[in-house]
Amino acid sequence: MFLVASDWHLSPASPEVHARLAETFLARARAEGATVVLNGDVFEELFADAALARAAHPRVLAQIAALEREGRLLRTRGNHDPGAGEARLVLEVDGLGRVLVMHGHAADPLHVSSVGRIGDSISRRFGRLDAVRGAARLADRTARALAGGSMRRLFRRRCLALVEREGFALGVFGHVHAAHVVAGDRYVNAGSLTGCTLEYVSLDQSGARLLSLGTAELVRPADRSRPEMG
Ligand SMILES: [Mn+2]
Repeated sequence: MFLVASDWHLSPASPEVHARLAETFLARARAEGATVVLNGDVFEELFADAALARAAHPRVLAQIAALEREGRLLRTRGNHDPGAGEARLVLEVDGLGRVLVMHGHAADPLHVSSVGRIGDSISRRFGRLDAVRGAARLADRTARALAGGSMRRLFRRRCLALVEREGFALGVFGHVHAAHVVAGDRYVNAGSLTGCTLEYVSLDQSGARLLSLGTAELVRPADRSRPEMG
């Protein structure tokens, strides 16, 4: 079984609950023997310092390292973590077929437009200046809010065209933070980590399923560090 997740955007500014959801998701995947695909924008390296973003989340890093050691971690890169991994992966899923997994920002009509590049280019040039980074973040959010649903529909169409052109059974994408699993639709989106929910997609012989992890399923920090009391 493959579990695909993306768009956690973990940074020093992330709420504590996001780190705990990410850690719990990875620990559970390990316990279940699943292979995890982290499909981009896992750590926020565009609007935050990359090293600091990772250093702020040692428990998440430990789970990622453990999955890597066990040979059950695959990664792609997103537009916010361009060094994270491959541009795209092809999974052979028993009973389902060839599945394309990519973050998808190359298909983003905003990302490739001039308005979408405002945030990226400002941040890349002046990324270490907090004030400019704040402006870049605002530009990014504003562009997305303006585009809204029409941007997501165009993103889906472009991704779907790629999936069909190259003959994949399915394509699993991220980037737009809008989970999408619909029977018969070869475009799948694994959603994001937002609010109190971590969304992800499982892939096995029965197809793609949209799943989520919520705060009710978290192990309390006290339970995690305390030895068994019998
Ligand atoms: Mn993205």
